[in-house]
Amino acid sequence: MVRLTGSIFRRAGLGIVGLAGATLVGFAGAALAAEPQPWELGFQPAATPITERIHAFHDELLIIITAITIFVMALLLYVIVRFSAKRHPVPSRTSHNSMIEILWTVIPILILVTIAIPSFKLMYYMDEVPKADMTIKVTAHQWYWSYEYPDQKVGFDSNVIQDKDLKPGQKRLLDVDNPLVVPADTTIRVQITGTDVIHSWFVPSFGIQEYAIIGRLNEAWMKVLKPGTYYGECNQICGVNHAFMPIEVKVLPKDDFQKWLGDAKKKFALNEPETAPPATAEPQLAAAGN
Ligand SMILES: [Cu+2]
Repeated sequence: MVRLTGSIFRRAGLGIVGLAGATLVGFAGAALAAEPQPWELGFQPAATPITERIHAFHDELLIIITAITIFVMALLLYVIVRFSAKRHPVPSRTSHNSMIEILWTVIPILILVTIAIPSFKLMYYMDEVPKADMTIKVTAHQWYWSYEYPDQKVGFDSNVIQDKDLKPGQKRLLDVDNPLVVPADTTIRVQITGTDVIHSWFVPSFGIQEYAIIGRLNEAWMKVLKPGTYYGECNQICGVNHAFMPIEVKVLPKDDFQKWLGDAKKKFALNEPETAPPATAEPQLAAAGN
C-alpha cells in the first residue's frame, strides 16, 4: 500500500513524497528514549514496551505529517509562481479533471488506512493485559491516590508532600509520602477505580492514562524495564486540588521489592474489605457537603 502511494506520487513527478513513502516502508524500528534534558521538547523516555511502541508510532506519523506538509507547501508555491497574473494572464476555465479527482480521493484514503492499521494494533496491544505476575489496584480520591496489593494484603494512601515539608532533593508537586512500589521487569495488571469524581491515572513514561471512575474497574498493564523513580499526575480535572495529587512510582529490582513487601506487610497490612472507602475520605466530603 505504501509502495503503491509512493509509486503514484513518483509518477506524478513529486519526488519528495515518493521519498517519504520509501521511508515509511523502513521505519518500523525507529530509535528513541534519551535522558530527560532541560527544555526538551519530546516525550519522557519510554519505560515500558507500551511506551516504546507509542513513541515509535509517533515517529512514524511524524514522517507522514512532514511529507504531507511539504507536499502541500510545494503545490502552493508552484501555483503561486506558475499561475500568477503576470505569468498566466488568461485563466483556464477547466472545472473538472476526473483523473485528479480520483487521485485526491484515493490517495488520502490509502494514507489514512496506512495510519489506521498500526494504530489499531497498538490500541489492542495496550488494551489487552498479558499474563500478569501481579495485580495492583489504584483508587482515586479527592485528592490523593490509594494503592492496594490485593494478593499481598497490603494497601496505603499516597499524598503529595506539602511545600513546607519538602526535604532537599524532593520534587515539589511530584514527590509523595508513600509512593507506589513495584518490581522491575514484571508484568503488572493495574486496576483503576475512583470513589468520588472522575480522576485519571496518568504516568507518561509507562504509556498509561486510564480513567478512575466511580463504580467501574478499568484496567491497564505495565512492565517497567528498568528500576528507577517515575512520576505522573492526575490528568482529569477533578476539583480544586487536582494539581496536588501526583503519582510517584518507585520501581525496584525484584529482590529489593520482596524486601520492601516484607516491611510493607507489617506497616501497611490491609484489614478492611477492599470496597470500604478509606476513613480519611469521609471528613473532607462531609465538610464539603455541609
Ligand atoms: Cu484527580
